[in-house]
Amino acid sequence: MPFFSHFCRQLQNKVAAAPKENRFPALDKRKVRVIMIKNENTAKRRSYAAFAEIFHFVFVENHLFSQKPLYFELFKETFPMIGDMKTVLSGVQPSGNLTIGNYLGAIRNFTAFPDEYKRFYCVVDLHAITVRQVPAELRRRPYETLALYMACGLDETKNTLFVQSHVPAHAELGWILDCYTMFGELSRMTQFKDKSSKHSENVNAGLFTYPTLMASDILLYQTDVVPVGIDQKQHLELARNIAERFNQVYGDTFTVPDGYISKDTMKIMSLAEPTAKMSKSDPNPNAVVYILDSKDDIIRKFKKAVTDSEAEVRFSEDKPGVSNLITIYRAFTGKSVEEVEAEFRGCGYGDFKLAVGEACADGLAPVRDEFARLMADKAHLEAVMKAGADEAAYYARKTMSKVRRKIGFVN
Ligand code: ATP
Ligand code: LTN
Repeated sequence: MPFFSHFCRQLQNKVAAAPKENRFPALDKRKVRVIMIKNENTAKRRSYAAFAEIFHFVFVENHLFSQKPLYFELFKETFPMIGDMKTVLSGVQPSGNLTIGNYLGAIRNFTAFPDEYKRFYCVVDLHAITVRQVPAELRRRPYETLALYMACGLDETKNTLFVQSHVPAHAELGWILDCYTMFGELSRMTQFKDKSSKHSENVNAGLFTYPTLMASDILLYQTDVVPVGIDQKQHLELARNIAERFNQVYGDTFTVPDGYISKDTMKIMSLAEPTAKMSKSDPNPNAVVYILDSKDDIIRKFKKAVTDSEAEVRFSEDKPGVSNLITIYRAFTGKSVEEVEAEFRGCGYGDFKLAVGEACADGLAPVRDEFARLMADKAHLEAVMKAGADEAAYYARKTMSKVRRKIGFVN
């Protein structure tokens, strides 16, 4: 079988040449990678099967499963026509308790990507310190955020879940990208303008270069798709521009990422001020529904939500409070705007608000229960963090060595 033995030799050489720490990355035993093999002829399929046996892959129907990322990577390099798995990455700051805006605009969408995607979800603690944080809280929140990711349905054996500061390459690439980003570009970022007016006592350089660190998170993993809320669109466009600029100077280095923004829930509004985004760092707790709020609190907050004086449940730009409640109700019930309007025709806002509160509380109840279960096992969360960071670091190293070589750093 010359086709196979040729690849086999190539692979064995690569395994032998790989740095020792890459050979057997510390991985959760249950962690399994999948490669899908489509429409291949019988000879090639036989080769893959033989390959699978030697390299401890499991070959079932159209799929190759491996527990060793290195072998998985080698396979993709050796059979490039197969290794076209797309990569997804996103992150949430551990800057407060997570809100239904974070849930509906971002985290729930993270779970929408099937196994054919390579998925990285990080807790971006380096970003969080652009605003002053209390150390004890910053120490606790990554566990909570990770547990929430898992409670919302991200299976740690299929997604790479990690903490940004555990992979130093984020900061390293962040610095490099700073040198390929213009002062004028960063000055135009609306989040910078917003946050510097909210924290006028602490307009630090990190707040200004926040978007290049975010570009680094994304580009480090050669990300194809970034699920985020609409407020991150401008940052994402900047990441694309930085990638394109770098690629133009040095040749193809970074994948240029696309956003994934769900139309209906891209911007959940504050309950107190429905023309402003619901934000976890909002000091008014009645403006924000947290994922972990109790049912009573959720219902109470929706009862107090600002609406208008019309008493008509109708989705319209000039009714931001009611429209926001319709959006939230739809997100938890799966109903269309027309269905919601019909359901509450002739009702007062009181009934409507109660129904929204109940739908939201009931929708979040399983997440709350699962969160409590996960938080009770801190050792498991630590193991997930560690395995996630090891795996992320493996991919980050690959991009970093490419970047360093292209720029001309001495290795
Ligand atoms: P902060 O208040 O600390 O700035 P935040 O609540 O805006 O935080 P981030 O950690 O910055 O949350 O955002 C995490 C993800 O959640 C991002 O993808 C962001 O677009 C999304 N997101 C945040 N708030 C909302 C919202 N109100 N509606 C939809 N998506 C949101
Ligand atoms: N800036 C984002 C959080 C974030 C992020 C990322 C999102 C940091 N790095 C990479 C997607 C991809 C925010 O929501 N404020």
